[in-house]
Amino acid sequence: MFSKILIANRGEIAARIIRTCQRFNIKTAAVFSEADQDAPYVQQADESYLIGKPRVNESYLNVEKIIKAAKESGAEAIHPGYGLLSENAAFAERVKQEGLTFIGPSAEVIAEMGDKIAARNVMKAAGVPVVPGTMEAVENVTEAKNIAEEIGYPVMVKAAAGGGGIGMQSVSSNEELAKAFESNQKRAKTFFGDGKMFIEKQIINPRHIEIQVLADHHGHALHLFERECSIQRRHQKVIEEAPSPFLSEETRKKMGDSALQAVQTLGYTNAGTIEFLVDENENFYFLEMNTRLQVEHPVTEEITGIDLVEQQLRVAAGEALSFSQNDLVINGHAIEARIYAEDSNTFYPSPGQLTKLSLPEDPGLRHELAVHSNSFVSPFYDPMIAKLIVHGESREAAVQKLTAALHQYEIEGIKSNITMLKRIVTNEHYLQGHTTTSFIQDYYLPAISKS
Ligand code: MV4
Repeated sequence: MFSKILIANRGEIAARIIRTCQRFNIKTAAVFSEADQDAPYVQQADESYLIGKPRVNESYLNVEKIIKAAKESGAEAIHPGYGLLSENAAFAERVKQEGLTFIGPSAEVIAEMGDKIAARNVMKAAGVPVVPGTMEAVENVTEAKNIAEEIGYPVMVKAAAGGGGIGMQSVSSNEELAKAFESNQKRAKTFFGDGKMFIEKQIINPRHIEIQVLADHHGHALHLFERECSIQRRHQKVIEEAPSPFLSEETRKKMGDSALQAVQTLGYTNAGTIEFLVDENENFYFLEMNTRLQVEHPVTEEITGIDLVEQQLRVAAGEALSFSQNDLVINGHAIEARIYAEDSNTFYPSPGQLTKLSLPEDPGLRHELAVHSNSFVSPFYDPMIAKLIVHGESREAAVQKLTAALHQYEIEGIKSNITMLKRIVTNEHYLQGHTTTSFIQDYYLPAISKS
C-alpha cells in the first residue's frame, strides 16, 4: 500500500479521500488555491500546497503545479477525485511518466471512453446493448438527414467528445435537423476542439441508472449494483439512490452482467461507472462510461458496506480484490441529497459567507462536507457545499430519515437548495418511486409555480 498520496482535488471529495487514508495511515498531501486557504480539507490533510489563483486554469487544472507539488511532497500516487483532471487522459499519462501512480484506470481507457463513438463501438463488441444509431462519425447534414430518417424521429444529435449534455440536442423532424446538427457541431468544436457528431434514436421518458464497477490488475472484476440518478436539473444530479426503486431483479442482474462484460472487454481497472438509459419497459442501453469515482458513490458504499476509495487505493497499489461477486448483497436502501449554494426557486448560485451550519445527527446519517460553519462559499467553483446521505432498512425508512434530516438541516448566510430537496422528497410521485429524468420538469416546477 502507498505511504503518501497527493489529492488533486478540493472540497468534500478531498475530505472524503483523506478520511479513508487516515484509516490506513496513508499520509495525505492536499493542493489548494488562494480561494480555498480556509477550506476544511486543507487542514485535514497532513500537508498542503498552495498552487495558485482561484481560477481552475491557474490551480486545480494546472498540471505542472500539481506535479510539482506531488514531487515536493514525496507522494507515490495521485488521487484525482471527480471532475477537474479526473478524466483527462493526458494527465493520467503524465502522472505515470513522472513515475507516480494515477489512482484510476489507464490513460488509454480514459481516452477511449472519452470518445463517445469509440465507447459505443467497444460496448457493442462486448455485447452490451447500445442505443440504436450511428457507429461512426456523421460527416454532414445530408448524411445526418438520411440517417435520422432511417432511425426514425425523434433522434438525439450528440457530440463524440461531449457528455453531461453539452453538444447534444433532441430533434423531432427533418426541418429542425440542419440547424441542430450545425449548431451542436460548432459548440462541440468550441468546447472540446472536436466536432465529430453521431446520432442516436431518442429514448422516451428514460431513467438514468448506472452500475458501479470495480476491477483489479489480476483479472478480477465486480459490479456493486446500480444507482438511480434520474432526478436531475440541467444535467446536474440532485438526488441519487440505491437500489433503484424501478428495476426488477431480472433487469438488475442483466445490467450487472452487461457491465461486467464491458469491464472485461475493456481490460478496465479501478473504479468506474457504466451509465445506462432505461426505458419504461426496462429495456436498457449503454449511454456513457465514467472512468472516475463519482459524486454519488456513497449510496453504493452504504448498501454494500464497501469503501470505494479504499478499493481504489488497493487496486492502484496492485493488490487483488479480496472479495468476489457472490460476497456482495444489497443491504437496505440509501439516498443522497446534494446540498447546493443556490436559490430553491430560481436555481441561481448563491456564493457568499456562511454564518451558520447546523447538521442533523440522527443515526443512519452521513455527511460529506466541503465547508464549515463560517466558510466563505467561493463563486469560482461548483456550488455543491455538502452531501447528506441516509441509509435505512427500506426505501420508505430511508425517505423518512431524509425528510426528518432535511427539516433539521440549517444553513444561514447564503441561500441553499434545502427547500427544493424537502419539496422533492415529500412529493407523492417521488414517494411512489416515479423517478424519471423529467421529474423536475413534470412535478417540481409546476408545484413551485403554484406556491
Ligand atoms: C439521451 C436521452 C434520450 N435518448 N440519449 C443527457 C446527458 C447525456 N449524458 C445524455 N443525455 C441523454 N441522452 C438518447 N438516445 C436523454 C438524455 C437526457 C438525460 C439523460 C440522463 C439523465 C438526465 C437527462 C436529461 C435530459 C436528457
